[in-house]
Order: sequence, then C-alpha cells, then structure tokens
Amino acid sequence: MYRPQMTATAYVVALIAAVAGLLFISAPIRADTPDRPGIEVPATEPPATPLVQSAALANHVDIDNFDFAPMTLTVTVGTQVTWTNHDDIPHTVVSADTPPAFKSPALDTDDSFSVTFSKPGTYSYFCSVHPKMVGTIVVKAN
Ligand SMILES: [Cu+2]
Repeated sequence: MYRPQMTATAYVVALIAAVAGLLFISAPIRADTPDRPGIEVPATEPPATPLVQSAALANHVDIDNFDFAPMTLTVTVGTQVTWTNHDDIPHTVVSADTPPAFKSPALDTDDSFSVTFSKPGTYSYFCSVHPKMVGTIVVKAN
C-alpha cells in the first residue's frame, strides 16, 4: 500500500533535483549577462551561447573556403582532433614533419579525419592538394 506513495515521493524528489540541476547549470550563463543598470552593453558583445559552442568544438578544425579554421588550434595531450571538409572539392590534412606524423586520405565534401595527439609539441600541417593551405596544432602537456 505504501509502495505507490513512496514511488510518487521519489518521483517528486527526482523532479526537484532535476529542476535544481537545471538552475545550477544555467546559473553561470545568467552570471555572464547580469543586469547592469546604467551600463550600456555594446551590441558587439558576444552572447553567452558561443562559449558553450567553442568548448564543444575545441577539438575541431573546419576546412572551409580553402582555409583551416581555426588556423592554430591548441589542445591538451590525449585530445582527438577532427578535421571536416566543408568545401566542394577534396582537401587533405598532412603533417609537415618528416616523416609525417599524420596524413589523411583525400577528404571529399563532409568527410572527416581524426588524429589523437599523445605527445606535447607543435604540429604544422598543410593540404597536399593546395600547399598554401596551412595550419598548426599546438599540443600542451596536461
Ligand atoms: Cu586543399
């Protein structure tokens, strides 16, 4: 007889915990946009959401319009970096080291290539089809 009641209570507790968790998660975002009476926020100030996006894409390089973006990406040791080709023509991702530390096949549109960097260092790379396309991965120790 008590079982359904306990289940309902547990449900309510879980619901409260979930709401509290949501409030906790959203708190830092609200902290970024406080009410500041008398202070005009410039229209160019970036909204809070790109902070989340850049964190999620911190291990990603977009190949777009014959450029690697970002051109220099800094990551920590053990990070897997993924390149994705958004152009309509093939590109490659080839380490400038001798011998190459990594070398992708030709990446067609929307193809991806990933490398996990296990040692600190500065890794220059280029597109072997268009050698003027260059980029750098900086790998920092943890
Ligand atoms: Cu290319």
